[in-house]
Amino acid sequence: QFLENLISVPEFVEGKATVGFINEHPELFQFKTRLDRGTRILNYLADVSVNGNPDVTMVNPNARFDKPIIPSYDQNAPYQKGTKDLLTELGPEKFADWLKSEKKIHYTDTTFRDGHQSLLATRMRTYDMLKVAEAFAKNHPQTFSMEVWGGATFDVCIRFLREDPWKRLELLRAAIPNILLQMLIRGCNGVGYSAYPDNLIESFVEKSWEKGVDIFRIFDSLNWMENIAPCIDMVRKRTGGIAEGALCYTGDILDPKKTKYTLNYYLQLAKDLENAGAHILAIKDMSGLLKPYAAKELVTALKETVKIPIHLHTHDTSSLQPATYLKAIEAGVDVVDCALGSLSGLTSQPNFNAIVEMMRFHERENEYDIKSLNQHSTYWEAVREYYYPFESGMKASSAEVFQHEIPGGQYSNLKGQAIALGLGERFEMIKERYAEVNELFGDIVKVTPSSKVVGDMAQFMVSNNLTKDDILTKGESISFPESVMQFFLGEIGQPAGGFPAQLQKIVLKDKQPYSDRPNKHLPAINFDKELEAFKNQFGHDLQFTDFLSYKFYPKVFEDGLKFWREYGDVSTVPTKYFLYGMKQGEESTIEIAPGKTLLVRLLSISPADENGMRTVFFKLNGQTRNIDVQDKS
Ligand code: BTN
Ligand code: 3PY
Ligand code: ZN
Repeated sequence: QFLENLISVPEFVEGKATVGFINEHPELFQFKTRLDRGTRILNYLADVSVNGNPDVTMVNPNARFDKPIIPSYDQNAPYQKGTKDLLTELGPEKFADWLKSEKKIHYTDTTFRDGHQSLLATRMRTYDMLKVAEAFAKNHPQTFSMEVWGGATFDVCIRFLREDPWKRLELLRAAIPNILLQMLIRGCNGVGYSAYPDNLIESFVEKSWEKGVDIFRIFDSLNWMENIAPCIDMVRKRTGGIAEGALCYTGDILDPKKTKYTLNYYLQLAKDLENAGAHILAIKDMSGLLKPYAAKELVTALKETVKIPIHLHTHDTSSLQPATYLKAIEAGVDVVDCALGSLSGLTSQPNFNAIVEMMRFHERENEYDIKSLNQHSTYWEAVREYYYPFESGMKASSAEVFQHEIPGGQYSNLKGQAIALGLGERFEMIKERYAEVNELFGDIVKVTPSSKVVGDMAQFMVSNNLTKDDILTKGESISFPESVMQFFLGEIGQPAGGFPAQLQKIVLKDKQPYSDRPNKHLPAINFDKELEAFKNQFGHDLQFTDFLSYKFYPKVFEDGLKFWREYGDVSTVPTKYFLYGMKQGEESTIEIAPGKTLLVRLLSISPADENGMRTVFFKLNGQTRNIDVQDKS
């Protein structure tokens, strides 16, 4: 093993090892017993069968777990040419011109990203996506794009699903070679929640493109151009992809009493995004506040203001948003975001299947194979059962969103957090406080990460029985949540109209805030040096993409790596067993490598011995295997 470790260090192999070599490479002495993949997967199955998945805190007693039916498609047919081919042919500028010249309405399918982020706390596994990715790409090649990456998926992949987000991207790219793949990126905050060195984001953007992202939807949680423009630049310089600059929509442009986020505010922002080099303009209505008649006015005015095509995103929290799409389409919007039927509605996007039906026989119709689209929805309906523990409990749409303005992607998370903090029964009050905090903060744009700041503050007020008045009168003696401090320090950027000065002083006490880009104060990453140190610390089998994951989420990555070392790649374990473990007599096939399949049957689980150990008996490809597990109950 020592020799094996030794030859995994390039310095040694290249004959560059010097006297200090051994001391500089403590990992040479880490003799992990390298278990084969089959054994590691069995270790996982044994553990989850005895102790459960720590991320699953409740099990639906009525779960049916019907086998999801894969939509029919011709496996042998080649992929028809789609937007990806067109981008390759035209390049981003001409591609945008093409889009603008199209008469028919185009669709982005958000099922693989925002759909499940908004309904199922981002827990959808690659396994379930891959089962239908090829079918979708072959049956619906006219789809403008599929949003499959970014936002919260990056973090959740590693933290809870124990998957490598980069591998997800690669696999989806391979399964969907013809349709543009889209990601959501938080400007120079990348897929994280705070500021990072610019050269990290640059490198991240470049790698994302290499691995399969074509469209970068770039936003800032405060609509702060200084955080968006550099990221647009990075996409333009380092990739052949499309920079989609997003304006986040909040408030109501039709309300004459609201004077902060007016039509003119959005028109100016749109011009700024176009001038910064955006190929496409996105209207990102993260909370579903853009009402139909406001959409008509906004889209009409934007069409007269910018030359680039317009892509509309919303959340159907109130159930009003299909009407918004209709008005926007009539006003000339180019693309709308939809999620497949069974993962649509509520805090997710409007229903793809229904919007296609709405547009049937309209002059802007984009014809779809609705039978297949419905089969895809049926597939996801069955899959959704498996993810029941991550449902928000919201049963109907709610017009309350026009008061609290909570983004769709945050709603289910916030509810979960409230329950975890023992505030589940006071969720109504949290929503009220959320609106009050927004006012206190000067009416800010609320979307990750600014929405998290407002959410944290609202929960803080509820758990400490604080009112708005208390904050303003007794704030000096209050120590505020970490994220609220960071917000007022300017670490996530500058809000339109600046910070409310009095509250800023109350929160920061004697700390001095930034007024420029926080990224500017961070030293650039020395990639050669840091990558080397990273590999020395964590293993020379790791990749550059692992390093990037680590830079965004050091602790999450470390925990993930520990898990992977112990259990290997569990992304191919069927979701039912990944989440709930196996019961006696259950059998599963698990593809651990292309063409290499394990047939696993759980025979029995012994009672715990005096040390709390249980033995799980499996049959693995015909051979009996026992795994000892500590029962943690
Ligand atoms: C192992 O010891 O086999 C696991 C190696 C880790 C491989 C890296 S860790 C992050 C990423 N996730 C994967 O599934 N592979 C890489
Ligand atoms: C995210 O940043 O994760 C979002 O979905 C924002 O809407
Ligand atoms: Zn969204």
